[in-house]
Amino acid sequence: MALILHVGPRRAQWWKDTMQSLIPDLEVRGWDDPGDPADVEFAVVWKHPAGGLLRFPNLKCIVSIGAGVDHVLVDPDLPKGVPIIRTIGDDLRQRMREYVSLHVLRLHRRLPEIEASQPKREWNQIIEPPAPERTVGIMGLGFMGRYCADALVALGFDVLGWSREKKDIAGITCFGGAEFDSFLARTQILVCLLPLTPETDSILNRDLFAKLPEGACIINAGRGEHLVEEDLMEALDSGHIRGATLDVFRTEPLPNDHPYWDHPNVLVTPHVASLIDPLAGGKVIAKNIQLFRAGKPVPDMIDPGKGY
Ligand code: NDP
Ligand code: OXD
Repeated sequence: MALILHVGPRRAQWWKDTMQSLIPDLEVRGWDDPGDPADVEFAVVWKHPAGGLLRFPNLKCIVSIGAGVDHVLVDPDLPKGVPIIRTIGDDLRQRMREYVSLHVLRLHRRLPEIEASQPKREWNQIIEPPAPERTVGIMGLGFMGRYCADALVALGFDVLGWSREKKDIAGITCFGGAEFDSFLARTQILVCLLPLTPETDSILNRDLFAKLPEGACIINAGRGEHLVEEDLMEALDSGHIRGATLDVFRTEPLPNDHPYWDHPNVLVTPHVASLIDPLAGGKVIAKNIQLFRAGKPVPDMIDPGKGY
């Protein structure tokens, strides 16, 4: 029995060795060296080539190396009926909580302007309202969003959350799918932690920006496809959007000539908000595969109908 692995070249060997040590009774094989395809029962993948999983006639389960499964579902030639498990865990949500807290605070306390003043030796004292007078709106109150929302509440922010099904969470003002406009109207710092689905594709667009208060900021740690890039540039250049922190992009790595790199009000981070660590992530994957093989319920299995 074998497990096929598709992961970017930089950490492929690390992943292979780690997975092999965590699941010694499955042979872990690299994507380009699959051996007899009939042996392969598990595929552990990040952005695999479309149609590539059809090579394995006995595939029992696909595991996404990551919380998002859009990179799996985008394949029009996925083997039919094979369940998909995502990878989440304490390590991943802790990293996301650090990232979101850091960048909300950075924008809240106007650190970009203070940093820009330093080379000019300007004593730029900016008085901002304290966190309880700043609203942070989180799009997506799932595994990541909920944890980040709680951290922002603990920092004192006035936290709002929007999800498909309206939630009831102490300390957070929650909005359901149809209440999107009311959520946006009150949000000064918007954090996108949505999954990418047909409903959320290009959701961060001109119409949405116009519904935010003047001077609002955007943090996108969901997916690059959530954001309409030209619309953000327009909203930044008009000043309606004060700043943007972007971790995910339509093309990754972000092309060298992309205008974001030089934009004074954009911070580019290289998809590191919650970068999966092969050891911590591998342990979660191994545990899920173990549950699956034992015929037990796997809580991290996704609902293909919902797409997340
Ligand atoms: P979950 O599946 O746990 O949660 C998704 C949330 O989004 C849910 O609250 C869901 O609502 C809400 N949602 C989905 N569709 C809609 C919609 N159409 N309208 C309103 N709300 C919607 O996902 P996670 O929290 O684990 O992860 C979210 C995303 O974060 C991932 O899919 C991935 O794209 C991104 N991510 C990015 C990382 C990075 O390093 N940049 C790392 C990890 C994840 P409901 O609760 O009602 O179902
Ligand atoms: C994920 C990611 O989905 O890293 O986990 O983007």
